[in-house]
Amino acid sequence: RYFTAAAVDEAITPPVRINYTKLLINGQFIDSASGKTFPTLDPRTGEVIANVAEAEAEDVNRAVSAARKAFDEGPWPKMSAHDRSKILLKFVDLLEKHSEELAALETWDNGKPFERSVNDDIPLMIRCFRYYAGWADKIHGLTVPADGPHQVQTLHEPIGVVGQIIPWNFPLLMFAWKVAPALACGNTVVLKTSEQTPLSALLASKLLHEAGLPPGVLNVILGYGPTVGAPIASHMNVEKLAFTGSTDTGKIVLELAAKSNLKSVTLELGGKSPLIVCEDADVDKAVETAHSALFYNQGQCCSAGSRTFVHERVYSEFVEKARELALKRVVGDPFKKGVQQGPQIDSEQFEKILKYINFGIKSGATLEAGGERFGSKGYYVQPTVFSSVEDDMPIARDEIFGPVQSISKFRDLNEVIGRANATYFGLAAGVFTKDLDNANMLSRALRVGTVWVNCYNVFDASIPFGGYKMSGNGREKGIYGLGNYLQVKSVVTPLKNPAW
Ligand code: TXE
Repeated sequence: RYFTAAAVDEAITPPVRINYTKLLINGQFIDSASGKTFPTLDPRTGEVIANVAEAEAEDVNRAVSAARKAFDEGPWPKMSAHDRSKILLKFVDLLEKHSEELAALETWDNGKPFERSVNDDIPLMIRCFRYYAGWADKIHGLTVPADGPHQVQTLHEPIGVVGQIIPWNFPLLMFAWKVAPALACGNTVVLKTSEQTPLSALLASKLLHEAGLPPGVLNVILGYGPTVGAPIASHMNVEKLAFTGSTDTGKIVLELAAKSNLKSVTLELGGKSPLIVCEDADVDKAVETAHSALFYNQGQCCSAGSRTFVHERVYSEFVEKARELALKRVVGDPFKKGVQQGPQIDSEQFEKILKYINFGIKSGATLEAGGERFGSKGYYVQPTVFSSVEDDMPIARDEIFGPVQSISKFRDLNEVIGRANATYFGLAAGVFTKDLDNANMLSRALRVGTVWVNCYNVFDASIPFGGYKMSGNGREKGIYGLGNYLQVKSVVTPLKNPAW
């Protein structure tokens, strides 16, 4: 049913070399002030891939100073927007040239199938940079018809030094969602990668400098949350913070921002997204989409469709087909062709998922497939499906962030709307129906930032993304994503001759 466990016990040697392991500050790769390093691990085996420079508060200060200087003195914010755009577009060309190398690093450090890195993560990253490169010279203010003899205009200006903290589930794509709009708007950046996945952002940043980015405009620092992320969030010279990660850490950084200089904060946090399959849905399509909505990226998506609600009339058919799909899912070494599911990111996430599977079994949900680790090495988990899931079970309430699908039954739409909204999260939802009125009604009733109708996880750079409730605040991507990185200045000038 699965690839044999032996298939994961002998990890393939990744087809890529690691050339960058240091902090990138002011255009130079340098050691941390303390000289400390920390290991980044291969999730296929738990073995060390590389030791990378470990930053601390002093390195954050160095990076912020470089970004401050590049903003205050450097050409970047004052450069013509067209020239900024050209550098970003040149970077896009380099990303295309190096896409396999980037994808291999991503897979090695993160564990996601190479076929997905090369066909999803890198093209989406490229699309994001190209999209915002296109915006750079189209950002402008308004002329305002104010009452009185004044000419009034608004200037849209970069904010200044921006701090960005990203997670490990989509290291390069999160780099793109954060860095592309910030740079297009003329800001300078201090970015902290996740301690689990520091490698690919370093190569991408090297290419960005090769494309002509001036030193100090993008600084990349590596290290742990409390020792690097917290000093960024509380830095008096960082004027904006963008964070993606857990809801608990989101609360911490928001508090640090408030207690320091009230920097504005955008947060993209966890989710427990409902996926609703109505009685008139195309069941085969719904089963397949619900499967990928949950299992994509080893279940490590903030938007994962992790509460599948199925109408009672199609419930049994749906459960049987969902079970079959999970049993057919190909788990194995992510560098192998045809593999759909690699290992989870690390032992902590792996243990968390197994704990929740155990909760599911203990609380009386029906285990339809999976339920255990896969193989004996690394952090692989069997694709797992539970049916008869009740709303108050831990597997229906908490973000598991792993390959565990929970299926529940519903009877009518009002009931399912109430149940779908009965959560502190509000990131995304899926709706499967052929009835346009029901699709429209559900889209409006669900309190989430994205509703996918008869599809799921569509992530173009032009589509805004973000959460209601405790899934975060603000929107990234699209035209809305620009607002996170701009100040609006009103300029008022008296008119000598108002008649004209
Ligand atoms: O997240 P953290 P973790 C969820 C998912 C997962 C859980 C824990 O449920 O199981 O979070 O994952 C930095 N000050 N998501 O522990 O800690 C950290 O170094 C400043 C959903 O990996 O939030 C990393 O760079 N920064 C999510 C980033 O925060 C701190 C993606 C995210 O790590 C910090 C990842 C601190 N005190 C996990 N502590 C999504 N929304 O997609 C940590 N960090």
